[in-house]
Amino acid sequence: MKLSELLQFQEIVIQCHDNPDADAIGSGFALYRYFLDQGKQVRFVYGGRNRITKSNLVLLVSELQIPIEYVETLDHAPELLLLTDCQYGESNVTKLPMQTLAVIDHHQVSGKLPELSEVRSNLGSASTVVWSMLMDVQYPVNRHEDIATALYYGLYTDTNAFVELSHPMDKDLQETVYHDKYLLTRLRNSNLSLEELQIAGVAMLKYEYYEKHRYAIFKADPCDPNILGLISDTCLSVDAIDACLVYSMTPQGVKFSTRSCIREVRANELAAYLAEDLGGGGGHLDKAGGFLQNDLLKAAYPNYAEADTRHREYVLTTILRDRMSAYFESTDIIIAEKAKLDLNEFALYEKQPVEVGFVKATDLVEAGTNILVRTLEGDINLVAEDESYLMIGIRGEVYPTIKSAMEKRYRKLETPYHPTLEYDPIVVNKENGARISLLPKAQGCVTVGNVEIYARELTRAVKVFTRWDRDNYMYGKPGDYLATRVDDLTDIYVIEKTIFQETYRKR
Ligand SMILES: [Mn+2]
Repeated sequence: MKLSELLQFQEIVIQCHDNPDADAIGSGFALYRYFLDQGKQVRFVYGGRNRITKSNLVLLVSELQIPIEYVETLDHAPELLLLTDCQYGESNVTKLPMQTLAVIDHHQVSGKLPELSEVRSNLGSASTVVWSMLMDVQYPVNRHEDIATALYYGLYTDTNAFVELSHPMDKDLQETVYHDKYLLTRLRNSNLSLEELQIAGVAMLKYEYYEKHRYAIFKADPCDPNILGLISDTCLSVDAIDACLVYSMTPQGVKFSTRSCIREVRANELAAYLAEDLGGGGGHLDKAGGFLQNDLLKAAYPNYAEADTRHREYVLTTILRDRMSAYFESTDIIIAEKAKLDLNEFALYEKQPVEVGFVKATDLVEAGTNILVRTLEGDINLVAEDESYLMIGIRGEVYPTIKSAMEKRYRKLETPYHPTLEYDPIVVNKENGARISLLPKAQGCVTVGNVEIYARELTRAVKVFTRWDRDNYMYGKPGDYLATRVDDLTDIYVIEKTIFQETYRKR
């Protein structure tokens, strides 16, 4: 959905979830101002039992003069009701009358979405969704410091101070939005109440510790999600704890943080594992977090749905305990140099010719420039040399190579290369900050020669430490493929399921 599609409506009510947080307020405020600038009649409202009282939110609303109103209902159905940071029918969204409904959100889809909707579940905040939609309609966010600050703070609070953020678009917002630094400092320093400090203390008094895998689980009473980060950072510094999970229940679901300080466990992967089918999780290798949605928990675990509020906490503890133990117990670790594969379990496959794209680095920046390449998979830092080429794969992944290697393995096509991607990779010139999109300059090429591999479908998760990188592993889920080259059996790696199915054929 494009924001311009909503300009057909004259009367627009923007609504965020009950008990609004900074992300709900920030994303709603930016939408409010956009529609106001387009000459619409706009209101920004929230409902529920409680009014905004948290000190940082009160400060945010008063300093940026955010016209958010508390309502019990509306006296008539507006032409458009636009929800942000939530979806219609959720338990924390007061039902308001409307003629047409639209939804903007970053949570997992929890019910049927209206035709007018933009839900990007991989993004760290609704503020990021709104920001990217404003960019799409060329709205000059950076000319309005109040809007920019509100969006920046929305992402900041929803990703535990940017620590639990992973999507490239979130990083783009973080780096490019001009925000009020002084206000940010004040907001940061009025975030926690004395009660919440106490919650952190109480949470640390009790823990579940698993000696075999050296991880611990802590539960905190309902509190600001930032408290979870504080608890988990502190607990990870304990000598006997290599990884930890800290969680707390909120009216909407369960917020959690994960931490790890060992190479065998990635905090972001653990977070994604815990949240699979229940919400979302991600972040960095060492620090990450996530959210489990009540509606999805109830759908997946009938005993959770049936339990009363007190018992529900107990059921939740069991669910998380089981998922943690499954993560640690059900994964095989393969160290490529030492592994002895039983080739009877493998079949022979041949790589199909695939079209990928390439860009000559010096078509983007001058030779010798330090650049950062941003893709959905992460950032890569490199120097653009005369002979450097950037290859762009079918998922938008970018890998650097040099001219001679490129020409040996690929045949250039005369066509441009422009796949539809969730995130279009960019190059940031680190010397002047310029951000350059790769795809407009990309040309297609196709692989030549045949590559043969042995591969087998995984029935258990694996972590493969390849010969090329001793510190980082490749993670394979059941359904993905474990592969090794026919001409080099120590070159063991993982190929993601859909990529495998698209690029390999059985011999
Ligand atoms: Mn949010």
